Amino acid sequence: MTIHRRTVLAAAALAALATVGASLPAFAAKPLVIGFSQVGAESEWRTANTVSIKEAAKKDGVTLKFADAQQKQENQVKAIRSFIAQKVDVIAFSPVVESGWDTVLREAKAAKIPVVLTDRAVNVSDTSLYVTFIGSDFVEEGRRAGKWLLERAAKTPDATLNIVELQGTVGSAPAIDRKKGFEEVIGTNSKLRVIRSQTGDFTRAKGKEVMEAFLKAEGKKINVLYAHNDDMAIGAIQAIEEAGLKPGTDIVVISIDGVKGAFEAMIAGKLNVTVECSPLLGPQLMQIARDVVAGKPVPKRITTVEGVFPAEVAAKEFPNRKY
Ligand code: GYE
Repeated sequence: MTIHRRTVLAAAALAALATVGASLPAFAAKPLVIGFSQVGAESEWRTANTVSIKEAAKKDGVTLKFADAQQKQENQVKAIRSFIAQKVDVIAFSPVVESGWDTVLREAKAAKIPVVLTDRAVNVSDTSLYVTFIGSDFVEEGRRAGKWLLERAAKTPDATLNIVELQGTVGSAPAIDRKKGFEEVIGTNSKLRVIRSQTGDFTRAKGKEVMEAFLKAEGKKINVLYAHNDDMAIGAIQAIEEAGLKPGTDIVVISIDGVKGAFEAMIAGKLNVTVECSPLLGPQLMQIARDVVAGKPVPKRITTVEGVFPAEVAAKEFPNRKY
């Protein structure tokens, strides 16, 4: 082999290495690391939300450090502190309640780790403590539930409708806002009165238990149930049936989320309407996290687009539901 040939071969080998090298892991961008603190597993909605986030991370090659807080704020604070200690690239979380986040978010800011809120908002004096909030407009969801009832009430203009309300977790953004939006709309019709309102903590078991107490206290006076999520409505439907009444007929049932269980209840004639709230936030979260780390500007608020599904369309829509 001549010197010249060796040189050519060596150059070719080097060129080949360079091409291969570009796709070798050692040369590839380091995978993004996101620490995510989830509220818990209290509802069908939450389970779908967790699946969406885990699947999106997997699909995008993101390293996800996932912590389930079992509905406790103190667990979320601990998780966030551990993400700071681990120096993750982005911290994301769905805050169980709105208040009490200032200190830990200041710690994240001091560590220069961007925070993305998903699903639920926080109440902090300094909004620079988080980069963006991706999720639904809960006040609007409450209004949509109220509007559906206003239209229904218009068919019986002389009747007074007694409403019982099952609120979500005390102090959580969806409980506060869904109550507010609903009240704002039904307040325009003096025939619509909320006679009882209590928390059912977004779970089926609690929804059933509180509905049993409502039925004991108010019995047949109850015309409408407004539940802040489908799971509580489904629990309450059981309580209504056990009391010998027909949910969907004797008591009109309105709820929020639009999970499959709600569609099944509508098809069975036991639930009258569900206002959609999408838990499928995973892909958006991954995109935003990438943009934030790349230094791209992101909107402070990203609102999910959603609809309203009355029982009449349930059977037709059921096959299209993704959660
Ligand atoms: O409606 C409920 C869940 O924060 C939007 O939390 C979410 C709510 C959802 O437990 O089912």
